[in-house]
Amino acid sequence: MSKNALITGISGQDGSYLAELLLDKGYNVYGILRRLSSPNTSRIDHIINSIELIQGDITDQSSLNEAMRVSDPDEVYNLAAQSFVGTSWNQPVHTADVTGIGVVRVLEAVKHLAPSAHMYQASSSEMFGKVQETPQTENTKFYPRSPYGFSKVFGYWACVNYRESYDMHISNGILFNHESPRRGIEFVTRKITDGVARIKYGLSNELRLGNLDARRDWGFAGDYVDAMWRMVQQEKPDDYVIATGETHSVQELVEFAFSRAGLDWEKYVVVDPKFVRPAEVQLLLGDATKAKNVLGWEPKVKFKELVEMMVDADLEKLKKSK
Ligand code: NDP
Ligand code: GDR
Repeated sequence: MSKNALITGISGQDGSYLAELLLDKGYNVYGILRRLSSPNTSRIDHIINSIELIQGDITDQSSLNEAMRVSDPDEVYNLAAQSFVGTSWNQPVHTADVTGIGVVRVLEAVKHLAPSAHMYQASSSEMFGKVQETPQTENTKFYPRSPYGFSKVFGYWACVNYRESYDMHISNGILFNHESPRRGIEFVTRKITDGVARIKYGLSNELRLGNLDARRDWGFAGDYVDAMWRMVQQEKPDDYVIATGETHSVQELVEFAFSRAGLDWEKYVVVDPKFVRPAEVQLLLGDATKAKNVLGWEPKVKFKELVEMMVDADLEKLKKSK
């Protein structure tokens, strides 16, 4: 018999890739979609007839409870979040409510209405924040540097606590940055690849960025949703770092993306203090050895291939729209 999976955040980057993966595996896929004044289904329009969308919001307990009743899930993937670190300083209370307390609301709904379901929590390398050690592992101390980061730490510990208090099957994936052509436009990778395409087609003549020295461990979202699924299939719940084990600076990303389109980045990139954050996470580099050994997971797409994929997709998109 097919399993039922419920995804919060199904309209986001990861939600869309995860829904595709679960459909391929024969799951009945349910997703929680919030009401907005403009359509927010562009990433899932191509599979919309194969999934069941339930209107709800992670700040609304009754809608989460109803989603559990309707979907009767074997697996719950909690991906919903205010996920943009920059915005978390402008909307700290909202971020804490959605990204932090939202996790507790999902845990409560699972505990009461789907207690035997296996649950995945989208935890983040932003929890490591200020560098304590590199590479970062499951045992590295957290030191969050933003309202987003401290909200994710809260969510992480809420999951550990419910796992230990109620013997629930809950796993935290501590995922490092992962990107794709479906990445939101404000995140630095997509901002750069979209900017490159605009400059290439004469729609823009500059790209304004913040800290070019920050370093990240960037992987491909399609690979990372497979790791989520693998965690949920384990006999025992646990927490895993998911990363490529490579780190690159924003500047390296800029250089590589511009050169992919045959452009000289120095003619176009302007550093704008507006995009520099009040507190920065300067260096992220993950060690996913545990995921490799226990889950049999390894990233397939590495940095250069990822940037090429994203630049090419943005060039193609603009070419079509022209
Ligand atoms: P996105 O920002 O692309 O997607 C976030 C999703 O959450 C969207 O579907 C959004 O809906 C939904 N959402 C936001 N607020 C609410 C709300 N109040 N109620 C219900 N749904 C809501 O993020 P990603 O797909 O990149 O990330 C998925 C998860 O993984 C997030 O929790 C993120 O914090 C975490 N994460 C991401 C990493 C990455 O590098 N991508 C790394 C580590 C963790 P809408 O479309 O309506 O806005
Ligand atoms: P991050 O991703 O904060 O790591 O969070 P983002 O792409 O926003 O920033 C990465 C780094 O680039 C620097 N940077 C800029 N960032 C943006 N957005 N815009 C700019 O103009 C710019 N210039 C330099 C940033 O300062 C930062 O150091 C992402 C999100 O997906 C989180 O939800 C997730 O948990 C973490 O990755 C892991």
